Amino acid sequence: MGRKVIISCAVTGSIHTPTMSPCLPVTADEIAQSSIAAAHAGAAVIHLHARHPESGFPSADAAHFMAFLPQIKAHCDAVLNISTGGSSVMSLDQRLAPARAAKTEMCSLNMGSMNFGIFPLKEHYGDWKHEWEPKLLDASRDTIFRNSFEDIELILSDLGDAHGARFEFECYDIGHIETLAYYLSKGLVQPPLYVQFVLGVLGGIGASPENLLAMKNRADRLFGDAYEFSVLGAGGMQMRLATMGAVLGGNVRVGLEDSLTIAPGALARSNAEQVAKIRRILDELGFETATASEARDRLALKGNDSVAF
Ligand code: KMH
Ligand code: ZN
Repeated sequence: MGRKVIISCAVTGSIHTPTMSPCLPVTADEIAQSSIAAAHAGAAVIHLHARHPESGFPSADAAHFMAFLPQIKAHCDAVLNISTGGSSVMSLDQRLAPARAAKTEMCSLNMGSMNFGIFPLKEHYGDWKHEWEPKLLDASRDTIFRNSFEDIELILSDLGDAHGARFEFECYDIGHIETLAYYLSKGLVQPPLYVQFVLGVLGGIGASPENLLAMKNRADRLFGDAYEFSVLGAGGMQMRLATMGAVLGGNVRVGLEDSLTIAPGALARSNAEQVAKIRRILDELGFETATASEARDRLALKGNDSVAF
């Protein structure tokens, strides 16, 4: 059944807020422990955001990342992939600070500006732990997640050329795949490209099997064997689209950043529980799971002895 499947786990993100799940990692120690457990459960790549330890508000403070990066690196071999997306309410400079400081092997790169609607989540909760939570959700009605061509080119040069970071290219729609093809044609990105098909964010393509197939068909036509894809289904479609992605020859992304549940209506107790579930599904379907070193080889990563933590 072809290539081993690379499992990525996005452990906390900036979409979900502490009230939505008591299992969402917030402090540096919670993020570290959850990442290590997810790696031990089979995740080859850990995608990382940080939060203010007391309030849980999304943070791009490099110090908040440095509070957990060394601990994770000391206890597992996973590829540590730092977000440059941060949160839609951050400036680009703020968003890039952690990856610049950490000189990480891998970081995300969002392939286009878009509306990023998390306000629909608000209607499901009431008794908020922190007053910032409903405000941040409401703010997404009128906030543009900015990723201009200039922003993309700055990230490519500042983190790619300067530090040897390679990218998880976040594509939320077909147009984002076309933008990546433009940069490939200009020689500003180098194969093998790692393309994350992101489905189910309000403002991006919907989380459906036919949309996943459309994204894959377009990417196949544009990139041929110069790319590998992974599938991120936000919310309730996470496991189903990840499973379809593996069957289509791709890799998978799970984690509480993207979905808080382990099954319809049931909160996941941990990131590791989601990793274990997708791994079980992959095993049952006859897929092997890639190790971190296999992922490094396939994605041409620089290795974690040249990171700054
Ligand atoms: N929040 C996910 C839908 C990033 O951090 O740069 C995509 C993501 C983007 O993880
Ligand atoms: Zn992220």
